[in-house]
Formats: sequence, structure tokens, C-alpha cells
Amino acid sequence: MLDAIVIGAGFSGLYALHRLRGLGMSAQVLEAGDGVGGTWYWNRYPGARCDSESYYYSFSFDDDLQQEWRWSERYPRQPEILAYLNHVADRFDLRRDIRLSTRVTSAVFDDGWTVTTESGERLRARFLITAVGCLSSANVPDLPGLDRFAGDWYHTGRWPHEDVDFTGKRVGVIGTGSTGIQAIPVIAEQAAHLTVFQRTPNFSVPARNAPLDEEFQTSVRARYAEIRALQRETGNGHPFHLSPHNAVDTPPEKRREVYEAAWQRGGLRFRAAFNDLLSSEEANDTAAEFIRDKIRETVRDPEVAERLLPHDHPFAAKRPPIDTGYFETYNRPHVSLVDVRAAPIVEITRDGLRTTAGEYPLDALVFATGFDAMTGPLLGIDIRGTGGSLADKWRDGPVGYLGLQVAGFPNLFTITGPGSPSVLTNMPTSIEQHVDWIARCLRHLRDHGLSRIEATERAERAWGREVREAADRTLLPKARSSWYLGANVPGKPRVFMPYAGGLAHYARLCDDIATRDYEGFRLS
Ligand code: N01
Repeated sequence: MLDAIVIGAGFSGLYALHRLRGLGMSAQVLEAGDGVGGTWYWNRYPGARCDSESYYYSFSFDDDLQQEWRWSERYPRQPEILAYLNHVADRFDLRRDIRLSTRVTSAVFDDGWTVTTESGERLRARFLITAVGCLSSANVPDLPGLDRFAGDWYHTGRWPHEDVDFTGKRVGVIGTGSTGIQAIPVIAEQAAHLTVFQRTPNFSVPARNAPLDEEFQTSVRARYAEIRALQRETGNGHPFHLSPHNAVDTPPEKRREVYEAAWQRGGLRFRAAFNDLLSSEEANDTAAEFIRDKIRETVRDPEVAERLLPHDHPFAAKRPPIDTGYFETYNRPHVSLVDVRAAPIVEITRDGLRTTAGEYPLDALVFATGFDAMTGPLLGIDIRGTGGSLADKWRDGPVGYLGLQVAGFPNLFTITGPGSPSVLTNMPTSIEQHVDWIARCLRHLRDHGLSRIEATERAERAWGREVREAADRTLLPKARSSWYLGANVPGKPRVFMPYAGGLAHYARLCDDIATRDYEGFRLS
């Protein structure tokens, strides 16, 4: 029997294996893809890059690694992040314990975990660690007629490995989330005609991507200790604090100047321009209106601009995209915008897509329709604990303790599971915090001659309340169409899934719980 099985070889699985090895434990990573990289292995769509800046969307656990790696741009492209993760796999000699093309179909607890793969093979381990990602279960809407479509169709999160050439083609894109907003301007460069099918208009801030010069890289390398410490001190794992000022008390002229400077600097930091943007609707309205004005200024056709204006959710209550030329793309003569909220999609036909307002001929269709987030990747595996299946337990939405464990599933750890800050943060920072906590816990068990750990139902219920209350202290639940609430997947329970209390606060809670002999867990 192995000490641990880890499912997934993205950022989380790679780091988990490294830490387990450090504890002298035997571990196997099982990975469905035929390469390492997780999100960055699957998401190869045109324009795919990270919205966190490269110098901090990376591991911090090894100083030599961060000193030697060179990022080329402010926001790294998918191939560059994939190359980085392959480098990590080689540098730390991880591959010999990673089995690729090995999809796990079930995991059953019976005094240890028995994991079954798609090929029917069984492996046993004392501990099971899921490193399956939060956004890895592609959501392809169930549209009638898709099987009849004569053209090619793609989901951004399952993009082919070979180049897809849209030259001369009439392409449709469904979805205007972070992915659609990255892909649309790039697809428009190639396509003969691009039709964007938009259900919910979105806020977006310019990324202002640029190559990184040597001076900046040298200064980052010299300051890495300080940068990493700052990431761990902030609410969302980025190396910057929210402004000390609030928007409500700032005079309108000054406020506009602050927004303008943040707009020019670009990137996710725009939402840190004032400290009350996610807690006060009045404050949020000022940011939302500033962005709507920018959209009106950028898009030349006032009717198209009007259709692009987001009104149904506060700014940043859904994950705010950042873009390179997104709104400008709608000024191109071969790009059109179709409002599928006003005239919903009826079906896919042999030659295109039909809404209640008409038919749009297409040679290719791209689903930028997101993911069955957070719970989807876990429920895609038939996980059975002492009292039944995870699917039954989560029928009305996910429950768990700290997003790390679920009562009734002993020795199962869920890296960045529902109820942890995860998707509200810079993911590598959250992943390192979770893996470090799990490693500390495993060492504790070993040092105390213990072999089993399980969250109590009481602790789980209390944590569920804390997750709800933390969300309710913000404007986040007001975005009713958000995948944070499961709203993008028909039939999914509407439960706010990530923990909105901030990463630094959460990490302190996790450490305190460990220090108090793993309060809320049963150890034996
Ligand atoms: O997915 P989304 P995404 N008919 O769910 C629409 C991360 N990410 O892949 O809003 C018509 O946000 C849907 O409409 P609505 C990031 O955390 C990170 O873009 O549900 N439309 C929406 O417009 C992000 O938040 C990076 O009404 C349908 C879109 O499809 C997360 O991934 C880069 C539809 C889906 O948007 C997910 O982003 C990219 C239907 N049936 C993404 N179903 C990084 O930088 C859905 N839509 C690391």
C-alpha cells in the first residue's frame, strides 16, 4: 500500500508530490492528460494567458527556482506556463512518480483508499489527495442539434494540441467570461467573420501586457522574499494591498483620477483602487460606471456599445476579466455581437446556430462557456467514504471543513476544495498554503503514531456558516449569474462555493486549528 495517491499533475499535484517526498512518503500522482500542467495543459485556446502577473503566478517554495526562471511577458502565455511546469517536474525529478494518461474513475475508503482508473487498474493508499483543480470540468451547454453541426466545434478548456486555423472561416464564439474575452480578439485576427453570442455583458479592464525588461526582472529577483511575504499577507494572494482610501468618501474628480491611473496601469489591480468596491454598492457603482463610460468611448456603434454594458452584477462580483483589445474588436467590420439573453439560442443547425431572432451561418463554433466549477472535478470521480458517496453528500451543494476535508471521508484531502479561498485568489499562493498545511498535518500524524484524520460534522457545519457569512459581508453573492454560485450549470445547487474571508485570514485560521491539536478534526 502506498502512503498517498495524488490525483492531478497541475500546480497542486506537482507541489504535493514534492512535499510528500520530502516527508519520506511513497506517493503516486495519477494524471488524466498525457502531460503535466493541469489547467495549462488543457487550456490551449487562442489568446490563453494568465491574468495574474508572471512574476508572482509561480511557485515560491524554492528560491533557486524563482531566481533561475525567466518570464518573457507581464502576463505569461499558456505555452510559457506549461514549459515552466514541465521544468518544475524535471528540476525536482517528479516524473518517476507521475502516471500520465491515467484517469481516476472511483475512490473508495475502507481502512485506506482504493482508487480505480479508467483501465480498471486498482491502487491502494493510506491517504488520498485530490489536486484536480477548480476549473477543469468543461461545461458544454446541452444545445439541441450539436451532433448535426457540419463544422468543427471546440470547448476552450479542451482545445486540440495541433493548431486550429480559422482563416477564411465564419466563426461563432459563445461566452464572454475571462476566456471568451481573451480569445475573441485573437480569433477575430484570423476569422473571415466572427459572431459573438453574448448572454451576460461583462466588465473588463485592459491588461496592458508587455515584454518584461531585464531591469524589472532583476529587481523582482532581488525582492522575491518581500514579494512572497506580501502575497501571503493579502486577501487574495497578489503582492499588493487594497488602497487605504474608500471610494465613497473620495470627491468625484479625485476618484476619476484614481480610476484613470488604475485603468492606465491595467490588470486585476484595478479592483484594489479603493477598499470599499466589494463591500459598498454605492462605491461599486462608481467603478462600474467608470468602466461603462470606457466601453461607450471605445465602441463606435452606440447600439453595440449599449449591448456590451454590464448592468446585472456589481463590478468584480464575478471574476473580472482583463483584456487586450476586447471592446475595440467590436469596431472591426467583420465582427458582430448577438444578444442571446434577448433572443435565446434555440438550436445548433447543420450550417450554424439559430436563435429566436434568426439563423447565423457558421463554419466553426467555439464554446467559451466555462466550467462546472469547484465541485465538478471532484464529483466527476465516484468518491465513497464511510457513510456513502460524495455525490449524495453534496446533493444540495458542497460542505466540508476549511475546504480541506469532508466529514465521512477520512484521510481525504481536497487541495483548493469548495469552502477554501482558492478561485478568489492567485491560485499558486493558495495551493502552496494548502499543500504546506496538509504536509504539516501528515507529519503530525506520523510523529504521534496516528494513521487517520477526519473532519467532524460539527466543525463542517460551523465552517459552512462561516463561508456563507463571509460571502454575505461582500457584494459577491449579488452576481446571480456567477459560476461562484454554480449558476452557469443548469440544475446545479446555488451555493456560494469559495471562502470570501481572505487568504491571509484563512491561512491564520488553518494554522491556529493545527496548533490547537487539529481542532474540528478527529485523529486516531
Ligand atoms: O467561463 P465563465 P470562463 N448560452 O463561466 C456563457 C478562470 N480563467 O472560461 O454569464 C450562452 O466565466 C456565460 O454566460 P453567463 C477565471 O477564474 C482564468 O470564461 O452565465 N452563454 C459566460 O459569458 C474565470 O472566471 C484565466 O450568462 C453561455 C461564459 O459563457 C474562469 O476561469 C483565464 C451558456 C462563461 O464564462 C472561467 O472563465 C481564463 C449558454 N448555454 C479563465 N453557458 C487566467 O487568467 C455559459 N455561457 C488564469
